[in-house]
Amino acid sequence: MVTKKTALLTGITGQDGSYLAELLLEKGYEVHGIIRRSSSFNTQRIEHVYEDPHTEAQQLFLHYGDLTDSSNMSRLIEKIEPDEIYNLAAQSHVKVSFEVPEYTAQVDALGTLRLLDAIKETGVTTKFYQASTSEMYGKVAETPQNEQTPFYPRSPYAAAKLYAYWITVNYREAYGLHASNGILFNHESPRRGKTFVTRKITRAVARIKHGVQERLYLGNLDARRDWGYAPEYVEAMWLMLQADGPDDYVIATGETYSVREFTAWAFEHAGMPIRWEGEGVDEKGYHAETGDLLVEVDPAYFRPTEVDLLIGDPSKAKEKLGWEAETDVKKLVEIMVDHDLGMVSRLVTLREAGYDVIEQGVD
Ligand code: NDP
Ligand code: GDR
Repeated sequence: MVTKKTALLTGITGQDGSYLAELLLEKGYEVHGIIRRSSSFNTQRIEHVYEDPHTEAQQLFLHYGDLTDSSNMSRLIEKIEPDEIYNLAAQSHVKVSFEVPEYTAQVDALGTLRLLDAIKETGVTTKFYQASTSEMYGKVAETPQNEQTPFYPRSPYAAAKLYAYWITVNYREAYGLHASNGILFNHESPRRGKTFVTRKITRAVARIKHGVQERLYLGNLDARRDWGYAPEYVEAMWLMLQADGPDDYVIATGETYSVREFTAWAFEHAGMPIRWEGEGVDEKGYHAETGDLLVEVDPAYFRPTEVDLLIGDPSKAKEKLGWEAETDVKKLVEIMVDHDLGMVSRLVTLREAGYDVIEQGVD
């Protein structure tokens, strides 16, 4: 008889955690997720897979916890004895990390150490996935970036993630753990947090289209990113833990585009083509036909140090894991804009019918 595998996910309420939970449940795993106590619900992204604890065939279990609490981590690992641990939890916003640098290090850097040390100390045999990031490359040394490209972090977030990357490598080498780093480039979806640039754009496009927002304020339009589709990226995480040995892998599409291009495609897809005028911080985007001002740069969104250009070389993942990105950026824009148009349309309809709804409710 094949015994069911058990996985423990930190960050299960986030974009990636929700897609990974779905994937693992589909594969027949028993899934355990760590959630933070919050004064309001923070489980919207996993509501559709949530199961009542009184259900007999329950496959998804949620536990309160926090990466800043070592004893909590140890207790959960000891109790659950997971076959696989996916460490997705993080203060994941680069700009916010400049405001809360110490907290970001506590969670993203030391949180990873706490988990690895809990594995070592409890002696539980498990495989470990660390959510590493292309932000570690930071200031461009070479393109495209692969597993050998030197790191040069440009934010407290990236510096904290760099520690997490190396402590994962160290515990692998020192204690023989099956611990792998996925160096994931930006990946987006309709579940992306609303303050990350892609979702901020697609949501604003939908709101402008439906007349509930006038203008989209952005920061650096010239930053270039390698944007992929999140559901495909969680598949790569799983594949890394199915490999015979642990290793580090770049996961990316291999293509890069600017924030300006993403913005233009999103407006265009919603039937509001824009033309750009002006230079630098005065840059503005106008509706090509009506002349309405739709996009404006607000320096408040600039970062003290920026990552100008990211483009990944995912050939190792293709060769060793058989993984390849399928959704290109234009398709991604369509998926996200279509989702947000639907979301805002339902919101407007409900509000017009007199319901006092907040956006989350129809997301
Ligand atoms: P999200 O910001 O959507 O989710 C972050 C998750 O971490 C949430 O579940 C959040 O809980 C949880 N969390 C935050 N702080 C703590 C804490 N102190 N203790 C326990 N849980 C905590 O991130 P994504 O899903 O986009 O990303 C997943 C991981 O991958 C992150 O580590 C991120 O840094 C990394 N990454 C992401 C990339 C991307 O493009 N999306 C690219 C490369 C790496 P709550 O819901 O309560 O806030
Ligand atoms: P990033 O994603 O910093 O790459 O980190 P984000 O979408 O926040 O920024 C991408 C680029 O867009 C520029 N930008 C803006 N960004 C935001 N958030 N808001 C704006 O208004 C805006 N205008 C321009 C930024 O300056 C930047 O250059 C994400 C996170 O998911 C990390 O956790 C992850 O590790 C990396 O991706 C890979």
